[in-house]
Amino acid sequence: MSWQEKLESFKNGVEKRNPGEPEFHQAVYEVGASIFPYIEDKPWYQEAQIMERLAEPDRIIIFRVCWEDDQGNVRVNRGWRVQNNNAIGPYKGGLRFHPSVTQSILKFLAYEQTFKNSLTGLPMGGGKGGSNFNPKGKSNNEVMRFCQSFMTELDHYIGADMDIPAGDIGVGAREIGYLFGQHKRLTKEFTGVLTGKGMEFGGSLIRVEATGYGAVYMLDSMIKSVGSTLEGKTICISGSGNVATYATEKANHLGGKVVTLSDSSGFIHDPEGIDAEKLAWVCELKTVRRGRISEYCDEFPSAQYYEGKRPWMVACDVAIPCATQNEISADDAAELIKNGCIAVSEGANMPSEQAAVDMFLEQKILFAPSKAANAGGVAVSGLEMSQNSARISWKEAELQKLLQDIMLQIHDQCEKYGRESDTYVNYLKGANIAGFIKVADAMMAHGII
Ligand code: NDP
Ligand code: 2IT
Repeated sequence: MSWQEKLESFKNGVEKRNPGEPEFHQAVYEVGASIFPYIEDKPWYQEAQIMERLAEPDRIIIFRVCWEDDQGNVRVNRGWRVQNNNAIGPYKGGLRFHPSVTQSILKFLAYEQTFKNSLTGLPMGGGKGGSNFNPKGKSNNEVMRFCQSFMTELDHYIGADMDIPAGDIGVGAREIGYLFGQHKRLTKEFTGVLTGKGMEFGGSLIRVEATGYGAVYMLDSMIKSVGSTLEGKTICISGSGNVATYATEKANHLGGKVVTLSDSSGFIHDPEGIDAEKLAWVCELKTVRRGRISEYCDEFPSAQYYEGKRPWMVACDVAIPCATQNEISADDAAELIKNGCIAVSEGANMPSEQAAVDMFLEQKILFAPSKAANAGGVAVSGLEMSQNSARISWKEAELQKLLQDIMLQIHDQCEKYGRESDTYVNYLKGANIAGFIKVADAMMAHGII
């Protein structure tokens, strides 16, 4: 069988075993398309069924989460933890609280996390979890009661050397605080069982900035590798949460001009640029007042709001999607390419549909896939774990340097395994292969388990 036939048969098997899980199929296929040709002349990986084993999570824990709202009504949600693979370290990955959460989404995220964590060079396996709970419009007390109920069940399956959750969409400092509080209450222990903690109780400096900064460092390295810089580049960013905010800050810092931000209702276009002052306002809007991005236009009249639209219709040199999966369709990709976009750095997880990825690769756009571009967040989570184990706190300058070094190392690994010619690097292929090798070799060493 040719590698194409093997890939097709693998894909069919995954689809058959995981019906109705399109996001999971998409992620597994995207990795498979890089790995099957790579292992063509490496029969030991094929004989050990490494790809098949990686696509079968170690376990999935599903549980009911009951809580009481402020009116005294009983509410029921579903919670999950997907422990994908712990070949190179304890399961590690965020928790997502969003009404759109399904098992398919958490399985794709846990699968991707396995390769991403490997790329960081730190000893972390892959996991992800979350709930279909919608924190929007809930009071702090309701969020607290939900988090306490969620952790009461999740607590059986996590531990500082077993599985270390963190934040993701809808889970930020507030939620991590409540989750940590409940874990501490249940176990009577104070351990680094979650990352993204507050600075008062074991958190790490720059964790909050790390994902957005890292995505821009990756972008900067790619652009420099073709002899250019971010100076003066027009940048479209989606989202207005943690990753989008700090990607905007770093992009401005490196001389770029960010002109869009969005949320699930629409996007704003500010042709004058979203500078530090405007960004501080957005940060307050999203983390304190928990308002909508449309309010930006009331505050800053230079901007226009587009209800129900995505920012990719705005002409830009660079796009940094920082909201959610599949937020760049093939049509969006065509629009970006038509408008002269030269680079895409994926701050969100799998924000480009497969057809959009194919177009970026075909057009030889500088394309940093999420598992490489957004690995800075989990990398600093890994550094938070190290600090917790050693009971020390590193200074900001040290952490900044470590984050930059890790992102550079990821860029270089992508180049090493993804270079296709003197002038072109396929970063997607590079990231998949580099991430795969370490996990696969560890699995081989552990035997058939
Ligand atoms: P936040 O909850 O802080 O922000 C999410 C942003 O994305 C909000 O603006 C939200 O808008 C928007 N959004 C969420 N869902 C949708 C949707 N279905 N359609 C359109 N917009 C949507 O999350 P983060 O910034 O932490 O996460 C953003 C992305 O980055 C996710 O893909 C996440 O997996 C990824 N990521 C996060 C890391 C981290 O360290 N936090 C690390 C690596 C990746 P609204 O408020 O309207 O919902
Ligand atoms: O997708 C991700 O890498 C995250 N949400 C961060 C995970 C973590 O453990 O910090």
